[in-house]
Amino acid sequence: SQEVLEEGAILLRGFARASAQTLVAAIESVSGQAAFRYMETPGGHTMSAAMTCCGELGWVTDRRGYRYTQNDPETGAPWPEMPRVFRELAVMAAEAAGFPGFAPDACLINRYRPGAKMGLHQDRDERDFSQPIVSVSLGLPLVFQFGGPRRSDRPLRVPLSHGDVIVWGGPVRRHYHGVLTLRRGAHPLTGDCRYNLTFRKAG
Ligand code: MD3
Ligand code: FE
Repeated sequence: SQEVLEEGAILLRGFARASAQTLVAAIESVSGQAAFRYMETPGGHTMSAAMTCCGELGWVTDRRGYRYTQNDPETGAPWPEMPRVFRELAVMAAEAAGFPGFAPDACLINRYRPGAKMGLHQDRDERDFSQPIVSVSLGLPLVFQFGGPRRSDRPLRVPLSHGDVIVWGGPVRRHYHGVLTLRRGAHPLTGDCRYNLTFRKAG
């Protein structure tokens, strides 16, 4: 099913369900090469979601700031290749939402355990804002907050569950967003966690 949250924000409920098992196996393969880690923000806070990346570029944060890198700063090695099942899913979702020809070069993998959250923020470290972002939720459900162009805009609360995909394109690409604290639970595929895959054209 396809639900428009706002012009340019298209929720594809369950779009990733059929490939979820393969996606989780691919997450395990990526994190075997580039381990999940808790990154530090420029302000000195530690993020409560663990992260890793795959693709040509990976998003990192440390005391020096937010940026994209070609190499994993923990190992110095290039980020793992983007698994084919990742890329195919992201391209199909973008196309289904009206963005043909999506060419992601970066995938950030967020792992939330109970208690983890992500405060309202904008994604603005990418070069090309004409390309959409595709986000994929796997495992435990949580509540996503979809705000407006200003931090003070009251966010819409959208429950996201296993297999849900959202495509963000056009002006909403710059909107504030975040997720509320993950509640404890047990998912047959992911156990006590939620994964979020975020596909971007960063370079
Ligand atoms: C709306 N991740 O990694 S994905 C992030 O669930 C991030 O892990 C959240 O925000 C998560 O930056 C939310 C949904 C998402 C991603 C990018 C967006 C929503 C967005 C960019 C613009 C507007
Ligand atoms: Fe974000």
